[in-house]
Amino acid sequence: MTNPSKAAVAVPSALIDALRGAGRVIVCGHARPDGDAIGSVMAMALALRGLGLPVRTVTADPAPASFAAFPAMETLELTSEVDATATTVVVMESGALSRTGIAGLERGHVVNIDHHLGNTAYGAVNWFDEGAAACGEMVADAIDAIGVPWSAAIATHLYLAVLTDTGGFRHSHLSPRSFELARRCVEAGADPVWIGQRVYDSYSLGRLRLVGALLHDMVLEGEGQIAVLTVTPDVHTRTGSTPDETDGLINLPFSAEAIRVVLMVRDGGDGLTRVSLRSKGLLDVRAIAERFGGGGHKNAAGFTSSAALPTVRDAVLPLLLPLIA
Ligand SMILES: [Mn+2]
Repeated sequence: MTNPSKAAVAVPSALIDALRGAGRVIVCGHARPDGDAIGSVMAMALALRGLGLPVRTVTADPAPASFAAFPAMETLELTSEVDATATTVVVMESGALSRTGIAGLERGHVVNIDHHLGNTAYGAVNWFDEGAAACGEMVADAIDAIGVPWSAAIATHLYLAVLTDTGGFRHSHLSPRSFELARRCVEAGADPVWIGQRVYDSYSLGRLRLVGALLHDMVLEGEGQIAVLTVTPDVHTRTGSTPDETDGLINLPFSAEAIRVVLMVRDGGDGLTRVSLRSKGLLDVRAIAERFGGGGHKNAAGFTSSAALPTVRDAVLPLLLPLIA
């Protein structure tokens, strides 16, 4: 389902002023950054450097290895704490400041940019656009608003953001904006073939084996319309994969037409159970994630629990059954 009539939420003038008038800048995204977080952070940072500003890019966890060859990735710093005093802090798609996994950001002048519902508006400047298919769409508008032309490097990161957050231009929230952005990115020098190969065909053999193991162990519920994927430390050992290589695998069951909801439960081996929910079309999984203190979008949501994996799975499943009734 697309949003053909949903106009972009205009870039707030306070945000333009905050970026143009910035001295030192820190740009960051959420922990365990995905393509949208990395693309948004790096495109914004490159644009602000284009204004001559000193910009640090920081994340609490490394970017996926397949993004290593993207422009300026050597400037991305891994850290759990910063001194943001007298600094403009641009935070991408983090519902709460704690989602960054980085301490000390609150000491800066925080600019909060997000396309998820439920953001806690923790910034001095807050800008939300739930109609944006990716945070990268908002960043593109912000870069235009501060008057920085798109270099090939900026365009490459914006394209990465939109490509990955739309599941390869297939998920809901897509709108003409997404395609207009893609068109401009390619015109500005982004190479969609190179980017597509990095994103989708650069995985390890361990991840390929992980795909096989997860699908082999997949359980179907709700008359075969709900797929349940279970990830334990053991499956990583067996397949020679790493926990971050589960990113994106939740969408695999949707390649079967019958599957309308996917529940992925992960035991991180750290005492926490991470739950991800995906749905097709009008089925709303966000409300279910919220009941457990999480959030997200209608078709993509999640939460973290300190309860054991089987307990969490058994609590969530009965709530999913009415969705497909
Ligand atoms: Mn996003």
